[in-house]
Amino acid sequence: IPEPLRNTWRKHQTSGFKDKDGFEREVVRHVETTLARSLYNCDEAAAYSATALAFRDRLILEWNRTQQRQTFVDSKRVYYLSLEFLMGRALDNAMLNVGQKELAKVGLSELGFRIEDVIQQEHDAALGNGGLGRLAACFLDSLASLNYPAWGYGLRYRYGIFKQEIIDGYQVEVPDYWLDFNPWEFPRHDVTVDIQFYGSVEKKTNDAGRTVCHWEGGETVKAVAYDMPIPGHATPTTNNLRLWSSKAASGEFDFQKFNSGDYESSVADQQRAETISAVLYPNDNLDRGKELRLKQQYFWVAASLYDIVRRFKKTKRPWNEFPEQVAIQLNDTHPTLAIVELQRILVDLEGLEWDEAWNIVVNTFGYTNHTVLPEALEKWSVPLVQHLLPRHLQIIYDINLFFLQKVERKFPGDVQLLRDVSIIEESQPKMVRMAYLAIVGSHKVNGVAELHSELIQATIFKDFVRIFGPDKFTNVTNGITPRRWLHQANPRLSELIASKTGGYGFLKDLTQLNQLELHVNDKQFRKEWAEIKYANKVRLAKHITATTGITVNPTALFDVQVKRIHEYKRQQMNIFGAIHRYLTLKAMSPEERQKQLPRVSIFGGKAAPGYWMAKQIIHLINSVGAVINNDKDIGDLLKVVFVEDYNVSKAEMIIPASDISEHISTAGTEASGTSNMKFVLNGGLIIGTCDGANIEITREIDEPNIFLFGHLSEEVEPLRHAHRYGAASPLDPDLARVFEEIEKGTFGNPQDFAGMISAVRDHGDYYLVSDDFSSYIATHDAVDEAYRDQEGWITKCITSVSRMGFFSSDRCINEYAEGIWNVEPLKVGEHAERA
Ligand code: IMP
Ligand code: B1N
Repeated sequence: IPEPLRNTWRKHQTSGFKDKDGFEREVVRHVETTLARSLYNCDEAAAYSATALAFRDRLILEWNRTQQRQTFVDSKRVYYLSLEFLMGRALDNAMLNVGQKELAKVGLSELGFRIEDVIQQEHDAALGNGGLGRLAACFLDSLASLNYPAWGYGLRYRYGIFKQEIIDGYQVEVPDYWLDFNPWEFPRHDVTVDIQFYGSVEKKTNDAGRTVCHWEGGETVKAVAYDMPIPGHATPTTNNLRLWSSKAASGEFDFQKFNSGDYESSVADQQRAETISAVLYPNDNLDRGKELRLKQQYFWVAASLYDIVRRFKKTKRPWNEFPEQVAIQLNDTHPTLAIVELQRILVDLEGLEWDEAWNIVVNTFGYTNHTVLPEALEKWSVPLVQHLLPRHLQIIYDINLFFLQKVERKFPGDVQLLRDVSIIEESQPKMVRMAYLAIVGSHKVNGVAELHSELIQATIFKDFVRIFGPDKFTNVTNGITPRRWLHQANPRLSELIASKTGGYGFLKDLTQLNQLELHVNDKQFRKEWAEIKYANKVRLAKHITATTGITVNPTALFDVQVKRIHEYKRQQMNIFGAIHRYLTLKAMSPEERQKQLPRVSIFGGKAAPGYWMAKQIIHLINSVGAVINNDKDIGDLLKVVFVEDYNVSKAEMIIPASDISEHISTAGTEASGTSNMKFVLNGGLIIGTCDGANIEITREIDEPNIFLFGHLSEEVEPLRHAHRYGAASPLDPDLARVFEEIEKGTFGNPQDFAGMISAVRDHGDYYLVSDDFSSYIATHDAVDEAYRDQEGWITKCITSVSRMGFFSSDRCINEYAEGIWNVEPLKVGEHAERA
């Protein structure tokens, strides 16, 4: 718009509602116009829609200003590429981050609604499986709250993670269609990218006499951008999450085919294109090597890079400044093709020399590894890559060639080393090792907790540490956003903390929690602390009764394990432990039993639909619950509950209600864990192994405040070796007793659980359930002992919370910004005027 006309624009610029009246007016306007309803048929769902739209309008204005500011200042931007963003609900978060929840609460009540009910109407945005996807969501919150110019890039799945139903004790998967009404997304039908697949590569000579490769033919699919505003907390910065949706490139359908009577095949083309972004793969920590998954990865990566490169080119800077303007972080190996795609763009399309291009690529990318589990390390078969992305395979071979030449120069004659580090695994068929490609194509590689970062450098990536030197490898311990995981999930605790730490400053500087320790002996404070925990437990107890029919006593010790069901996370050990507790109680005299501490064992989590053992674990938990919960001898002393469909919103309710939570993975297998941090931050204690972030939590809060047990990670390999060669200790006798009871049929048909038992007893006990069982049981006894001393327990809880400042994702993002991205926050306000 020419300068003389801009005043008209400025005159009419809006900034959304400012007060309660303005908010109410917006809600009524949306009900009456956008939703075409009225006060006569406005239900809670409509009230939610209108409230969400009112806040969305506000956010999008700030979103626009933020983007203008960031464009004007033209500083370096961060791009976070993740196949998963487990966002959960947006409304509560938006209201709190812009600081207008109170106003909305009063406004809604004047319009006839309770804000809690309105918030509950929202469907979770569940575009992720577990920790990896939720970490990405916490990072977006911190990036915006700290005013970093940053975009997330992902896929707009039509179906997120499935909804879990428990029917007769079994998991049943129901599709999660979440897009019916989604006020938080803005379709950008003008922002599209054509993405190519298949075809072939032609060599041509250009005018300068240089040979260039042309990727030709094949099929084209259109990527359409959908934007979600990401509001920072107590700042106008509103960043963007851009999700790509796939569409047939030719529009609705191919009219040529349609007119020639080939109607079915033109519809099939359209459906094939839309399939790419149709569904999230429901596996956590597992790679299945499916062609459609590779298509998803390339589709998303190519669209994102096109967008990033387009934005850079608008600045008219020379290519060598690309890494000074752009930092791209790879959330695990899922977006590794971005490395190859950027090299292709620079060499094939922009005409740069290989070395110059490669230098730019390496300086642009950082790679985060999230797992050492071999079954989760991505590999793609060479024939598949050749077929789908012929030019990319050539580039991968060239990257590998130059890399291996470098290795050969540094370690002449070490043929075994060349084989070991080659990006191409010489198997049948050959495979592309994506983690190796990610390491070679990035300037920094990080793990997500100290132990994990040490392990990757000592095991799966040790040769690369020798080749590149130790400086390329680093640690950034994960963190969580205290906005969602304390202030939103546990508003009363947040308020109590604010009253003792001089306001809500701790939400942006979590280390301020340390002031709580001064009040640990304050009687009134401790009383309120205990009351809040109790109220949270009552709320969860009500949910349990309403959804399962099981009544639980809120004064009992709530023992919680909620996370994806996986053998390495050892929910099987937890349920075996519950059976052991049951058998112990049964063997007691009634008098003795009366002296025991009541406990509720709460489980929740999804099993990947194809993970047979995980489904067996869910079935056993429910079968054990069905017996114990109805045993008159036991009463309130032990309940076993499985909470259906664990997701972000359920987590927000469950985590604040826990007394003790279980983080009991076999040492060395859980890269970090992040729910462990959430539980402690909400005044719960943890029982855990020396694994992942548990170790750093222990260092921060101190050993007396955590219940650690089990073998250490360095003991795991020798123990597994002993199992393999028949040299292991005999099966733990208490565990043998548990197996006997299952096999007697106490919990239903023993055949249903034979796999779980034989994995431990007959097939090498890979996850060391038997080896850790006695210390697990003994440590649970110590938990009971500690809980009996309520005063001591509360002291532990308050002390722990006060020492959790380190685990904010703000700290984590600042470490990435300084150590990996080399970006600085934008000073908000300073440039706003000029933009
Ligand atoms: P993109 O970087 O082109 O995708 O633009 C993203 C957003 O940044 C736009 O919607 C605008 O809000 C803002 N923007 C883009 N270019 C400019 C500009 O030249 N001046 C100010 N704002 C801009
Ligand atoms: O990433 C989290 C960690 O806190 C957890 O310990 C870790 O298990 C988790 C393939 C994964 N690692 N790998 C995955 C997810 C989906 C998939 O298709 C692998 N998830 C983790 C955050 O660092």
